Amino acid sequence: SAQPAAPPAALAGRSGASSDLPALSSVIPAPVEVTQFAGTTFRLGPATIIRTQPGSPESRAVGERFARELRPATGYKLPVVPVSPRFVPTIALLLGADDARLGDEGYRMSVGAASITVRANKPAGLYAGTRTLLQLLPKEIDSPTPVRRVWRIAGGSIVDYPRYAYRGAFLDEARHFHTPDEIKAYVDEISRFKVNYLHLHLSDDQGWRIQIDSWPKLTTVSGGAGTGVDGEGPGFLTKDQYREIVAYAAARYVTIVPEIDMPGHVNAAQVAYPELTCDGVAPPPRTDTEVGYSSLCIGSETTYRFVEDVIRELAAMTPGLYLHVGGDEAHATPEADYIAFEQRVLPLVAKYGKTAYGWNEITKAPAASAAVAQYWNTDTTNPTVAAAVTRGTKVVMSPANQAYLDMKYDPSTPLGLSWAGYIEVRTAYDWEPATRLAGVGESAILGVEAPLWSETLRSLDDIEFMAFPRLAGIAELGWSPASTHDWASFSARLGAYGPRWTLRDVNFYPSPQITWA
Ligand code: TNX
Repeated sequence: SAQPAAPPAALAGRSGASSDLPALSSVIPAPVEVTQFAGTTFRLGPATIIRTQPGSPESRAVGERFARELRPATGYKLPVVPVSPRFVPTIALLLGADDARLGDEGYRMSVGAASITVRANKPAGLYAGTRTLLQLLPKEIDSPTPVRRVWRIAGGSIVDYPRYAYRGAFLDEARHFHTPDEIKAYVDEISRFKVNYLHLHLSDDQGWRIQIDSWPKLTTVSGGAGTGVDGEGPGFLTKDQYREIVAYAAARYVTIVPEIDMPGHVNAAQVAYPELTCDGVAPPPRTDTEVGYSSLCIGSETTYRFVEDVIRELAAMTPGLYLHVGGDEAHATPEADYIAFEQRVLPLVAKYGKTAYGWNEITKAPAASAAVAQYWNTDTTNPTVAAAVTRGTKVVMSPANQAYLDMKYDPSTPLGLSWAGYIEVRTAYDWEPATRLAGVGESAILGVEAPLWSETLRSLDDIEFMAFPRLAGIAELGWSPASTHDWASFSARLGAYGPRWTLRDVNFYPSPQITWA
């Protein structure tokens, strides 16, 4: 009998699952339906094989990746095969779930004594199922070196699919550049929580971080030495590096969303190309953290030639549907100019086959009805956004006082900002996307995203310290049904998860709100 995920304590009592053998309901984000079979376990052993859908290279790739993740700790061979002999313990990853509820990303799974079967409509669902299985194995599965122990998974079944299509993470590459390897490491970690979009903020006042062939000085001048906050965040992605990140993320069912911020946040572009200012004079490079002082020249055709070139080149190297054109904090752009600019630029994104995406200020422009708006303010009302929703705008919820991973946890946090308040783990988790903003209900919401601005963040350790554990909370808001939302359950599951980050050498913040295992 299927039932909603219960808090782990309740299930542990019913099934006898110990902390060594994670309960099926201990997964983050909480699955839709969990049924645990008392007394049944699957044992992953040296003879176990992974079977994938015949004729589906994507399924095979999911199986190969999963096997590569299981081999270091177990030391087992775990061959990936299209059919399996009988009587061999098998983890089967198969298409043809024949269940519309699962959509493109859902899966159902049954764990029996002899085999585990994961079924999905699409390979993305199989990948999601393997993320769940990783959490159902004992935590030592995340050890990079062999651990001698018995590897069991609790018996039972799961039906699981996302609440929202868009579950996003975000990295600011402009204030401090983060290398391709750092971005890839972040992709690995976010995808464990079934986050399926990574938004990269590729330009701002302090630097320009993506190669654009038709405007080469953007990176030769504004991507190099001395750029970034305090002049200490230099670097940029070549097109090849960007494409490699896109492919790496795609293999983990994460879609890259590139952002070029405009018409504000453009000082670095204007340093490289003074013709992007109204007076034609290059401004000085800026390495401070002020916002709202720069603007493209709205009445100049050079501006639109620049914008179209950038959008065209970015769209050509981006397979994902969304292209983010910023639009925030354009305090140096008069309102009428701002609207005129967005009326031209939002349709340009569509001209190159992408859906325009921007910060919530874009809803001032009628053309935003065909776009996605990212709500980043802290208020519970925003009549402009609410009106846009009645005209068709979809919204990604990133309220800064709950979803911003660059806010300090408390006054003692050594990194981060505090303009939107302090955000402890419970604050990041305990909100409801569909009632957070007046007039923006469930049907208007595409999903949630957790921005991580990098004014104060340099290393991967810094990124991890601010993102984890809070990102796990935002990921659960995006994936799990509202009916499973429960702080006691989430905090218990998070506490049990901590050692996995430790084993993977992820520098998470050991929040005092959580009882860590
Ligand atoms: C506001 S949020 C900004 C960014 C800053 C961030 C710092 C938003 C759309 N704009 O320029 O980096 O605050 O938290």
